[in-house]
Amino acid sequence: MNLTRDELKASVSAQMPQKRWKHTEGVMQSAIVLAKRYGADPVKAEIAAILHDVAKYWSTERQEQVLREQALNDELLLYDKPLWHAEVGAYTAQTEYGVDDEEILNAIRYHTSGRVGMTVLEKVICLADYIEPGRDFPGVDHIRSLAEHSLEAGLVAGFDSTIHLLLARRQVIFPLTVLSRNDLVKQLELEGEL
Ligand code: DGI
Ligand code: FE
Ligand code: FE
Repeated sequence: MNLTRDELKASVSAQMPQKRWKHTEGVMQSAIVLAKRYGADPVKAEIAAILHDVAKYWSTERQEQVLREQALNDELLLYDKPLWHAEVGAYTAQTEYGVDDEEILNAIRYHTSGRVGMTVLEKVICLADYIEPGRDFPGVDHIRSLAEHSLEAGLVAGFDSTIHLLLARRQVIFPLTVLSRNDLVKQLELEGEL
């Protein structure tokens, strides 16, 4: 990474509407708090947060081109487009912004679906994305209160709300979303939190 933090923010914010940049600033804020609370690196959390939605407003064609040309997880092309920006964002963080830290890249890559065996940093970014101060959806305050004492409990509630929404809209559920949710439920059972 050869940009200063301010240069990175300016470059990323230029690629999205102002509202989405506000969301990103909220994710930065929440991610730093969660990182400190749960023992992830707050500097890595901040960088992952800044970049997590970098490709969200790229055209579908541009996102598709990256997924095809780079032979990146092209299984994603079989699933809904709103899932694509996470993988494309990780690729962009690495190639355009010189991020070489796998932990940061995976936090971006898995911020939408999660995955089985999420690292603490991955959990922090995924949960921050649900609870940042600008988020306003039914149940968000419950997820915020769970996030006070358990990353996993907050995330299960977050994934449950996403899955509920997808079911209500009769949309396809990306299998990894379900696998991530189940893995987190198992972690909670092991912790005796259910
Ligand atoms: O990019 P954000 O809006 O900040 O949040 P996100 O990256 O968590 O989610 C982006 C979108 O992806 C959101 O509209 C819900 C959708 N999504 C998440 N998981 C799944 C999904 N869509 C489908 N079809 N299947 C999923 O499993
Ligand atoms: Fe996203
Ligand atoms: Fe986001």
